[in-house]
Amino acid sequence: MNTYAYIEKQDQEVFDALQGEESREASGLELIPSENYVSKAVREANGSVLTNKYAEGYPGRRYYGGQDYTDAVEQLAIDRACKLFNCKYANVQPHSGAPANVAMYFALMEPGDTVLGMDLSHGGHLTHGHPTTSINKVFNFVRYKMKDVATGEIDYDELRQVALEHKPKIILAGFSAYSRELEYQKFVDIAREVGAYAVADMAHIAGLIAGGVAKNPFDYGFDVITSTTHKTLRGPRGGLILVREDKEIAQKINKAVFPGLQGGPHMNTIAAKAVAFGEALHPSFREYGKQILKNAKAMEKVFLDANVRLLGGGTDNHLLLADVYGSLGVTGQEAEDVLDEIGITLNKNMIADETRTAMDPSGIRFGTPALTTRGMKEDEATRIAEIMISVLKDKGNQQLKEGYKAEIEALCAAFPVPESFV
Ligand code: DSN
Repeated sequence: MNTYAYIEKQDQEVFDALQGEESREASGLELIPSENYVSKAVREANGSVLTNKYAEGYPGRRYYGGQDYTDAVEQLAIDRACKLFNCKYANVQPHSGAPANVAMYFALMEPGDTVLGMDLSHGGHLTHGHPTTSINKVFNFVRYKMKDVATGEIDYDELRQVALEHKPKIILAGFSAYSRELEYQKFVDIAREVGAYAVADMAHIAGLIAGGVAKNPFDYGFDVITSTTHKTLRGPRGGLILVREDKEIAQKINKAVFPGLQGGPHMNTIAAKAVAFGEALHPSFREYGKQILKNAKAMEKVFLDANVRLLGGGTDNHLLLADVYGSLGVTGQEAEDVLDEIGITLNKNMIADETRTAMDPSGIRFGTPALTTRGMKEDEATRIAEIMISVLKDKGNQQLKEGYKAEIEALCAAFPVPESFV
């Protein structure tokens, strides 16, 4: 628990909000698959004096003086990122995943060029060219989908046909609501055939790749990987762009991030990234990755045993997407609300071929990174999934919900959010 002594003295309103969030995170169960708990060391770096410093440029080539320590932390973050993901170049300055993707697009394309990415409704991400985004006005986005929603298999024939027809400059592999491994070799083969860059957005699974429990797109010849650092990777809220080996691409990426898109890098966050990458290089992180998957499999079993349809038929990673409306007659919004009542936080989510709306879709998305950080294992994951199903089947039963709320609170008390992982 943080004390926030200075905030308490000078700003009661912010103090109250911080205390409230501390207690929410401690006493509730976080199942949003893109969220996690960082170590105290990461938070110390994030809250450090480096927030005071302007450092436009890159280590050894800055526009302002006084860069001895900013250079040191940024170089540490770069070196550790390259070691973690087995590549030659890293840009650790993107403020988050969306700017990382925007910078990557501008580095590798000219306005009007085409990107081939996964359809949002089949698991892709807003920044992969959703019509509501600004980049959609600059670049042309075409899409691929799953061939079979029951297995999650991507339609690689369609992907190749669309690539041959539209000649994209970038073929993008990556997702924010998809639970299966991608066949990276097929992406690379098609990219080479049409002369496109193969780019992966590994934001969701970065920690699984770092932990050696998911495939690394670079092992298949991907040119560039973008990511966030705060999901399974368990670092501060931030972005990352990696380049496998091409120096010219790395130079273009650096220029596109600064001065192309951003000004002064957030050096406090970069220091926190360096700390988090150091933690991910520790052998314990591999155990963490393995347990995330085991816990997700445990939850998968409960949902499948209860005949709840899982998109993709199940999971190979940290997340599950359940069609609660089709299977239990409960909408995604209702499910989110009723689970929130008992202390379980997750998010409503559209499912492939959605018939409802984005604000009240058919699905829920949930995952195991945060509960695994708390030290929970298969027994706890199984019990949580059982509670979820039971509440969703009987959502008006107040007494049942009160009992489960107490059980979730007791579970969280038994597995406090850890302060350190190494
Ligand atoms: N909002 C993130 C997620 O939850 O997947 C992606 O940007």
